[in-house]
Amino acid sequence: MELENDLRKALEREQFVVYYQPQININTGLVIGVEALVRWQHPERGLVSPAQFIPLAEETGLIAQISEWVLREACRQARQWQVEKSQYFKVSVNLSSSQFQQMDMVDKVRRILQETELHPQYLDLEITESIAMHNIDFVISKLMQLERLGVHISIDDFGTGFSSLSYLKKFPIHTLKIDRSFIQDITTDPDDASIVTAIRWMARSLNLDVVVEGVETGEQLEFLRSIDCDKVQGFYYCKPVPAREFERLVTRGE
Ligand code: G
Ligand code: G
Ligand code: MN
Ligand code: NA
Repeated sequence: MELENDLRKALEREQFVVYYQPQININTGLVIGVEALVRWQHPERGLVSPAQFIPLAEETGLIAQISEWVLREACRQARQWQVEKSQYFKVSVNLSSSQFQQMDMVDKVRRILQETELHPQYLDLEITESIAMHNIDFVISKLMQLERLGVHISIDDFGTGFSSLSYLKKFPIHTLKIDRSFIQDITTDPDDASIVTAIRWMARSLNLDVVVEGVETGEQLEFLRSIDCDKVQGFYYCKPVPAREFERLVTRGE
């Protein structure tokens, strides 16, 4: 209850902050994208994870405003990096289920892109399989509108959704983000290694890009290299960090 009341005030009190985690091309070492991950800077509790407050925000209906703020802030920041630092990469924003169900979701995205002057090709929207599988015709029509807008679509936590794979050819999506649960034991569990290898080859033949999440060790990276997975995100390179810290990392990497 208390947390719920605090959450209501968090937006006006400017307590949300977006952290950024780079996606790296392991062949070039270059940053090819960045995922925006919201945190709540609670005055007493410190940094609260979205895993804790997103469900609460969904229940209380606050999710729409919070998500809109995150989307605007991520687009604004990505555009600022372009203008001030000549750094061009996609920014990935997670869409919550209720955000995706909003009738005016596509208009909101269009408006925020115009406001922030970010070209649509630099925005990647991440949806989970469970969002994708709910009300499929509605989802397809929304995704097609986003595609016409020029926005990039990724399936997040790929492989965990227990869903039909037929959507992969029906939906206008670009990237599969392989869930980190498959990576954790990839060097010791032959099943995980097989699953990731199979996803990689399936994606290739469907013309989909793959980003591997949750890469933490050099051994995992070597395995991924051996199966030709070259786009990764994970603690091995960098945990999610505030914008200023991200800027230092990118500059150092050049
Ligand atoms: O960053 P962290 O590992 O704490 O994120 C936990 C979960 O919260 C992840 O599943 C992530 O996708 C989700 N998450 C992070 N930021 C956002 C956001 O802005 N919107 C939504 N809907 N989910 C987010
Ligand atoms: O559900 P989603 O994929 O959006 O969640 C992204 C979250 O995963 C990030 O918020 C981040 O905190 C977490 N994450 C990113 N890289 C790693 C990693 O290498 N290991 C672990 N355990 N978590 C990670
Ligand atoms: Mn994500
Ligand atoms: Na994920």
